Amino acid sequence: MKKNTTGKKGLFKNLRIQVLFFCIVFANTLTAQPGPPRGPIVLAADDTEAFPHAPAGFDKKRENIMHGKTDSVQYDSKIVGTRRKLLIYTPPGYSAGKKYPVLYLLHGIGGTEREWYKYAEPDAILDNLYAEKKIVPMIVVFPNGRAMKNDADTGNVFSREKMEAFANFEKDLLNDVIPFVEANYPVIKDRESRAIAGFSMGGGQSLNFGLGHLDTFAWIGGFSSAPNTKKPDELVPDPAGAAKKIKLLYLSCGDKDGLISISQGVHRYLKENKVPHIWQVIAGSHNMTMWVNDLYLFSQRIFR
Ligand code: FER
Repeated sequence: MKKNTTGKKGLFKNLRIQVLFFCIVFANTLTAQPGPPRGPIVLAADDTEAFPHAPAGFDKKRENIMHGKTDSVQYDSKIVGTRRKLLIYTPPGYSAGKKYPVLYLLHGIGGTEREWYKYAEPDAILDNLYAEKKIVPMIVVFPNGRAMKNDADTGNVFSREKMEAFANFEKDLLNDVIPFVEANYPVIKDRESRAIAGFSMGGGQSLNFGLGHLDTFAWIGGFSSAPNTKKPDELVPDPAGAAKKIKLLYLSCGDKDGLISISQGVHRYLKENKVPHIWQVIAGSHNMTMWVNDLYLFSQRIFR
């Protein structure tokens, strides 16, 4: 017999499902922030380019030069309780007999440790700079900044759990990633030999963790930083003390990026409080075209 779905009971059941669905959607709007904040982009007179754009071909593989190598490795994360992945770039001419500084380079909300390589060739940018003697030989570590058991870039990447995992990565980075890198690679273990940078969520992480741990990092870059960025006076509560410790603080954003007010807020606070930094606003929105240029500009200025 055909089940009666239009009867009172069926209708009530449908209503219950609808209410449940509404609650999930509503809870999600409270806990997650889907999409960049809308709000007008208001540019100020000093929201300009600090450096010219990288020359054509800066991010394309060249055949006639030496190349670095990128490996996928795993480390034990005590914080997460799993073995987690990292990509590690070692520079051209890499030798275990030398000692290198390390750049920790972070990804955005929709990616993993592979995101830089998915949309660009960061190794080509670094190899080309190295061939032109414009960069200090360095190891570059690409961690997965979503510190949770399932750290894949699938499902609702804006969920509260995943947002918290991006914040939780602070502990994983300091307690697990850095000690792993320093135990297994020939690296210099001081603050002036550690840099942290990233784009969007990774930009927010770099500012939060870098400025929050100036005894660990001296070179910090936030590219198109996302709303996970702490408020300026929380990021830099002691401007004079921070100014003494920071070797480079690089902030950038596209002039058509809906997230620019976050970076503008940090820049203005730093300017008012006399914390030296680079403020780089370039034509463009929120995408890898911006971040490869940032990597080109930032990597040349660190460890010097
Ligand atoms: C948001 C908009 C964008 C947000 C995060 C992002 C935390 C991150 C974007 C990215 O990493 O590309 O409202 O909230």
